[in-house]
Amino acid sequence: MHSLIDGILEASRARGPAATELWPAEERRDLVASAAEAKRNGLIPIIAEIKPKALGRTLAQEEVATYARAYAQYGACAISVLTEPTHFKGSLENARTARRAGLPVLRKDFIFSEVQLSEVQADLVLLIAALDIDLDRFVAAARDLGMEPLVEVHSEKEMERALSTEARIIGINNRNLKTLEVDLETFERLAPRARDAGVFLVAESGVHSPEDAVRMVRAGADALLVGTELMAGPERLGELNR
Ligand code: IGP
Repeated sequence: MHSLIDGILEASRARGPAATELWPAEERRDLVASAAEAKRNGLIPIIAEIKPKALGRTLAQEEVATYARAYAQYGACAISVLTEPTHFKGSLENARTARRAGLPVLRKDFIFSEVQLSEVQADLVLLIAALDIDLDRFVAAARDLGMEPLVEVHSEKEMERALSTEARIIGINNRNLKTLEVDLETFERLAPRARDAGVFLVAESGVHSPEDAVRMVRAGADALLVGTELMAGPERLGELNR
C-alpha cells in the first residue's frame, strides 16, 4: 500500500537536496516572544499558514508576499509555510518570500533527512514524530542550523518521545496524517501531559471558528496553527479573534 507519507518521501529522495546560505543566529526570530506580544495586544497567538494546497494550485511569489503581509497586518504571531512541492504545492522560495513580512517563519515539510534540514533556513522547522526519525539528533541538528525545532505529535506515544528530547516547542496535530481525519479532542487529550512538562504548546489543524480557537486556548494551547480557514481569506484571522 502506498500511503501519502511514502509518496512524499519518495518524491523528496528523487529531487535531492537544495543548497542554501545560512544567516547568523542573531537574526532568528523567536516564536515564544512573538506569541507573548500577541497576548499583550489582546490577541490569541496564531501561526498563520500559507497552504497552497487549500487553493488547489501553486502560488506566484506576489501572492505569497500578499498573504504574508496580510497575516502580519491581522496580528499573526508567526507564519507557517508549507515547502513540500509534490503533494502540498509548496516551495522553498515561498518560505524566503514569506519571511520578508517580518514575522518568525516556520518551515513546514516532511523532514526525514538532515540534508533536507539545510535546504532553507527558517526561524522554526517542523519535525514530525510520526516519520520515525531520530528526534534527538534532528532537534540538535535543527538548532545547529539556527532553527528552533517544533516537534509534531498525534498520539500519547509520540508525545512521550517528543518530551524525552530537548524540544521546547511541541505541536499537537488534531489531524491524523494517515487517515486525514480531524478531531479537536486530540489536543484536549494530549495537552495536559505536555503542560506538566512546561513546554510551549501549539494546537495544530482543524480551527475554523472563534469557538474552536477559544476551545484550544482553554485546553492549554500557547498558540494555534491555522491553515485552510485563512487561505479562504486572511481577514478571517481577525474573525478568529472576535
Ligand atoms: C494547518 P488546517 O486544518 O488549519 O489547514 O491545518 C496545519 O496544522 C496543517 O497544514 C498541518 C500539516 C502538518 C501539513 C499540520 N501538520 C504536517 C503538512 C504536514
